[in-house]
Amino acid sequence: MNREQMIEKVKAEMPERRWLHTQGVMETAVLLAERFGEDPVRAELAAILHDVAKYWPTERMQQVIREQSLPAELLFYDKELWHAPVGAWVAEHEYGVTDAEVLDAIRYHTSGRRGMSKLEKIVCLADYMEPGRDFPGVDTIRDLSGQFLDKALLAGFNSTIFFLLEKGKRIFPLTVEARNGLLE
Ligand code: DGI
Ligand code: FE
Ligand code: FE
Repeated sequence: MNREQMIEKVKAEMPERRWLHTQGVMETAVLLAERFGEDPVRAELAAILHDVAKYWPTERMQQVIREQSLPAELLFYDKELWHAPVGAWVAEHEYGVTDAEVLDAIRYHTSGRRGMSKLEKIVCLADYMEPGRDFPGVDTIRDLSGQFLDKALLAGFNSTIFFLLEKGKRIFPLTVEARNGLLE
């Protein structure tokens, strides 16, 4: 599947506003890749597909998690986390993506994890700071991203963890590990 075909198929999976967000992540991921010495083509590919499963019904995501042996632990945490590993599965099996690092960038774009690759960090950070994002602290993340990939991403995880604490929600262990890893 070429880039244009992929874009058409992804657009059909989501409402207009999510496609606008995806375009913001694509542009931002390309900029960050150029800034921090990563391949912009792979960064854009991961960005195109990162939220491909975002609008799947809960049951369909659960089914893929169970049947494809994705980490069952996910099912005990917020279902907002599920579209990332499910999206990586979709990217591989419905879009023919074979680049394992691109698939990991999709898989870990929500939770993060310890020892993220540069590509994973870029996609995760682009998702936090694309131009359409507006949450407390996003400007600090954008400022830091001018020079510091890890510091900007750390600020992103901090904001998510604050948000989850305020809502009284569980925190997925990979997010805690991702944050600890960035502090080491
Ligand atoms: O898919 P997007 O909305 O573009 O952004 P995302 O993939 O980063 O999803 C963020 C949502 O996931 C946000 O509402 C917080 C929620 N979430 C729930 N539990 C966790 C979590 N995010 C992280 N990083 N860790 C969690 O444990
Ligand atoms: Fe997402
Ligand atoms: Fe996103």
